[in-house]
Amino acid sequence: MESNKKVIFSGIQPSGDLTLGNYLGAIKNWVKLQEEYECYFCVVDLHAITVKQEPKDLRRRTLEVLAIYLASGIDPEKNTMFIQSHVSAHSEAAWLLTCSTYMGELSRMTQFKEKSKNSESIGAGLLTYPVLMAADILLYQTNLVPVGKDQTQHLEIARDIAERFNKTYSDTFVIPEPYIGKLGAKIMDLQEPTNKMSKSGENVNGFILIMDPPEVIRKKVNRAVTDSVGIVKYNDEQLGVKNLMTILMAITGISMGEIEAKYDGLGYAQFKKDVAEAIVAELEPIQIKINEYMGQKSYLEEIYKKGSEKANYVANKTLRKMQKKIGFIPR
Ligand code: AQP
Repeated sequence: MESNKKVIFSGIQPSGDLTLGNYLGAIKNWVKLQEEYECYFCVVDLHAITVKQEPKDLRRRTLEVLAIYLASGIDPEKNTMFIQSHVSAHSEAAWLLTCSTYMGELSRMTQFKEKSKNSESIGAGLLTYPVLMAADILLYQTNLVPVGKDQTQHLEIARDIAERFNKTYSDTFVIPEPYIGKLGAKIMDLQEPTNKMSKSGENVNGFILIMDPPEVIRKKVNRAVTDSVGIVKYNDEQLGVKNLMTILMAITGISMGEIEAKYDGLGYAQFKKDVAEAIVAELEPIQIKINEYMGQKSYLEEIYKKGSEKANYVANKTLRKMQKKIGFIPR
């Protein structure tokens, strides 16, 4: 069961329908990692409830995220795919680590400050979210965590917590490093390209969902904010165009220089049309497979049960080690 490959842990929250940002920023890259690393790909449902979720939507989305992983090419034979709440060690370890975490470091997290800004009643889960994330990562003795820029602070705190625990109780955890992928594209909102494309975005025209039908994708790309410059050029003055170029590059692998050359003198209409068609061509076959998997609930069940068996084995081993070092009586 043990392998010499480096361990990677990553996950997505079923807190909304997944976007092209989740796909191009995370899942598409995971597919390339599975040959070289021992990967744990998790559906992080415990994280999703830091904001209110409708139970029946959460159930559907949790399975759908798993179906999306499979449909995108993540091989259940090569990777451990599981649902976070099926491995109770995550919740238990999170408490143990909470007791090695300072209030100050949690309240300084940018994401907490952002998400709690306009709310009267802020759930404590929003504050302690990074500790649960630290548990996710540390339980698998993870070497590398593929993170977007928005998540680097959370990985930093996971490293700090791990180092503190190791120092207090002796070596227990591998200290995880960020995995900075070559293509870790950050996809921005189509209507407000200064903001990240997000599944909880307020304007539906700002994001493309993995499950959006082709005609909706075409409409959203066509309406994407650009500018009056009229030239397809990669720069920070033309954020809308830059974002569409990033999408095109992440899907097709064509370089920015080649995109600029191709659309030289053509204006935005043809460019937008091609971007939309590239997205449709990428997502359509995946959508067909997602629908197939969603019609095979017993197959999905087989996958997540098998995944949680392996994940439970590894995570519990680390949890027992933590408990013993802290001074709990072994069961
Ligand atoms: N726009 C994006 N561009 C690139 N990568 C993205 N990711 C998300 N949005 C983009 C990557 O997807 C992974 C999992 O994300 P998550 O669902 O756990 O949480 P998130 O990053 O907070 O995603 P959202 O869509 O913005 O969710 P909500 O709206 O619920 O907060 C991560 O690897 C992330 O980098």
